[in-house]
Amino acid sequence: MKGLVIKSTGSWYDVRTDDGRLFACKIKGNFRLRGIRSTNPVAVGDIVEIKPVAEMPADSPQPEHKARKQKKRKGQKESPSDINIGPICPGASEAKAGVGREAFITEIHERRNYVIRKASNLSKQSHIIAANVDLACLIVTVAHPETSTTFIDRFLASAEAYSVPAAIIFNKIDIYDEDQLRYLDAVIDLYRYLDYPCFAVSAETGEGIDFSSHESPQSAPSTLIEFLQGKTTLFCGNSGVGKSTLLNRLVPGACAKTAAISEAHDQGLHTTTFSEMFELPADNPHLSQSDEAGKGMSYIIDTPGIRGFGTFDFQREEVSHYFREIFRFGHDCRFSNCTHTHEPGCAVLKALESHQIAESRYNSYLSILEDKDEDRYR
Ligand SMILES: Nc1nc2c(ncn2[C@@H]2O[C@H](COP(=O)(O)OP(=O)(O)OP(=O)(O)O)[C@@H](O)[C@H]2O)c(=O)[nH]1
Ligand SMILES: [Mg+2]
Ligand SMILES: [Zn+2]
Repeated sequence: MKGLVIKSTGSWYDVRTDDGRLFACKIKGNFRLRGIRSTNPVAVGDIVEIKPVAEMPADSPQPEHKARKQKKRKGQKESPSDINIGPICPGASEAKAGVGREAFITEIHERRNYVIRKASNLSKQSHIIAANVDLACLIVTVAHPETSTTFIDRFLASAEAYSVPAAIIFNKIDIYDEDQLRYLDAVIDLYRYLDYPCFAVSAETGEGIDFSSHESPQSAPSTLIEFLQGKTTLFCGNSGVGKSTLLNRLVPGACAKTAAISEAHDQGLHTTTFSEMFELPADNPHLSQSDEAGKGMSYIIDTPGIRGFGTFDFQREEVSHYFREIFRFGHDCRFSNCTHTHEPGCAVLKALESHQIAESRYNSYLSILEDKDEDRYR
């Protein structure tokens, strides 16, 4: 039976089948050994084949939920809610309340694409953040907490490398002071110049999400909600930037947990611990008929906040291909294998000097090239 992975805890997966049923799934033992160099062989967004437990041969091990096992050991009686994987909040989608059937994942269908990064501590391993997405959105805050430009550029370079369209959502515009707003404008100008769609929003007030007080450039959508129509969008970013708050604004009833950032460290507290996909309501009052029509379903994948973004499997000579402007200027370098670091006749260095390439972008390029310790580039 075919299904879509809508939630991953790392060991358990919620899979929704085409007929709308929800299964709590485990990976079938030997399936893990297929040479996947990833800490998570299955990710949210994956299309998988599942075999409900009842259909498995009698001698195969049953996937038992941890809480269920513990309760059994203690000799307590199980209640149906024990076999639910995640918290079910009042008002959450009905489908969610249906988890209770168990199954094994037996196969992953070929992925259209995926977003991947280096697993934080295991440098040889990767972590697939999500699969089969139309858009990888980085949620950024210029303060409280501050997202570094290196983090932004590493994320964008990864999206380029794996051919996933990317966009940036600058959140918390309601709390910035004048200097921070000026800086925000400059950063947005930089990334718009590089052709990355940018949105300045407040998940708190809804500005930029369901209403806009600014004219948008050209014919681009003026609000985030319009932009996300018909797409499966991944939300990624540092902890505390407001990914889950934004999700809750877009999907009323998602009930994603949020928490204030630490005042002492000006950083998030890693509130979201599992990746999960949510459906955007089709009948949003902020959308005109034409926005909704013909675009299909829209989904958001909320993910746990990450500290740094370690790029995965980049060849040194390819890094410049993933920085749009460096790639463009690089065509005019004297040597075709120019690393744009010291070579005579380097068009990239010349463009850097004349401020046609932003210093922050060039530094991010260097940071990947030198493959420095990712933890230093938060
Ligand atoms: N003022 C203001 N606060 C916001 C906004 N968006 C989020 N917050 C606050 O920022 C804090 C962190 O928000 P979360 O949604 O939990 O952040 P997150 O990115 O999901 O964090 P992790 O799950 O830890 O990765 C909460 O206190 C939110 O209320 C915003 O637009 N404006
Ligand atoms: Mg969160
Ligand atoms: Zn060069």
